[in-house]
Amino acid sequence: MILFKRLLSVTTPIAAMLLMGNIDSAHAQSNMAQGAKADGSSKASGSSYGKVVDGNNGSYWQPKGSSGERISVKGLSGSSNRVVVRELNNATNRWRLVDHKSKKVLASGSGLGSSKSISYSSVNAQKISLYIDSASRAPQIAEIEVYGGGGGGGGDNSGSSGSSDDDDDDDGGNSGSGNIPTPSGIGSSCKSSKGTVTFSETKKINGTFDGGCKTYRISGGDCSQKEGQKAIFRVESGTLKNVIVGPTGDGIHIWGDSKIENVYWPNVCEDALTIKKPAKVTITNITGYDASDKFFQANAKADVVVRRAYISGAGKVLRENGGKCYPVKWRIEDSEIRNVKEAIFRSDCNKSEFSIKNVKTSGVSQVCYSKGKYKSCKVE
Ligand code: ADA
Ligand code: CA
Ligand code: CA
Repeated sequence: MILFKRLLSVTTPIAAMLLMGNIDSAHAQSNMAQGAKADGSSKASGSSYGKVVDGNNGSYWQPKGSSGERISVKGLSGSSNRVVVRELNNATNRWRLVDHKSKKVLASGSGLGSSKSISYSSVNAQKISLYIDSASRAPQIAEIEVYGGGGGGGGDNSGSSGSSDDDDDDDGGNSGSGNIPTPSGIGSSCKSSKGTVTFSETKKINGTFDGGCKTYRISGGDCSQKEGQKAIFRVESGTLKNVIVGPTGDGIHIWGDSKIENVYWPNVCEDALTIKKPAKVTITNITGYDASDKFFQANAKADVVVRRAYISGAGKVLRENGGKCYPVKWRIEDSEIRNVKEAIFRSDCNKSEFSIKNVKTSGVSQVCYSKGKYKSCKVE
């Protein structure tokens, strides 16, 4: 039995009130984030998401890690064109500001610091996300203020010094995927998109489909948790490779024995990949971020090996459909998994087998969900 380790505590941080003098006073505009809500990818012990919208420049959110992290302000109403981020420890290097729903990158850059004013073209976004793509250590973000309308207002640019952990990714400039560092040797190499293709119907694959590192989307699908959305790809047999899964619909569906290679999900929507019919599948070199609930979903008997994956942010990495017993056999090797709220594997089937081998984890609650069922759950 694997012990459930509660990762989030609720103690108050002993936050030094170092930067209290840094409040914008001139040209007061109203901060749309006051009274808004917040969520994010992970919380270090003692911090909480809401600290970025509490109007207190001494209280902060801090994630568990220093890359692949996110903090979002949500419940905003009206359009905005500027954000002020107040960071206490000058840790952030690469960041992106994203309209969460459309996934549009509003701005990106290097360095935050005590008062970073970030302007962008006016957008009617209800949820705005700050992605920390790299930092010298876990950043402490005290406030995210959101302003709309006529421009002007406070928030000095603090410059971009302070980080010693500079990576040499370039700016890209392409909207959509940004620069996402993945540890070498694992993950997908399709990091910047070579173009966008939107299908009106699910693309069925038999044989080999080489996507050339373009972004593939499905029209009609949004990025909600609504069940029954169309998949972008249905792999019936063969190989799907070199694809960026655009934030629409229900990702990839598997209908038979197949291989999935070098695939990147910048932001998982309903689920990243679902087994719909019995299949033997090999999945190699994938990168995926921010699955709200499940990353992989098994709705049929499956024998799956995942190798060299980088997955950051999920409720569960794999869920065998609730109450079902197909069974499934699922193995993850030579990978990195971060920020998993519930468990890597969750199943209600005492015939299903799970294993991980050489998988680096951080911010992962449990390997197999302790209240579920399984035949075996091995960490090798
Ligand atoms: C949920 C839902 C299932 C199925 C699944 C999926 O678990 O309860 O009925 O739709 O998601 O395939 O995404
Ligand atoms: Ca605060
Ligand atoms: Ca689902």
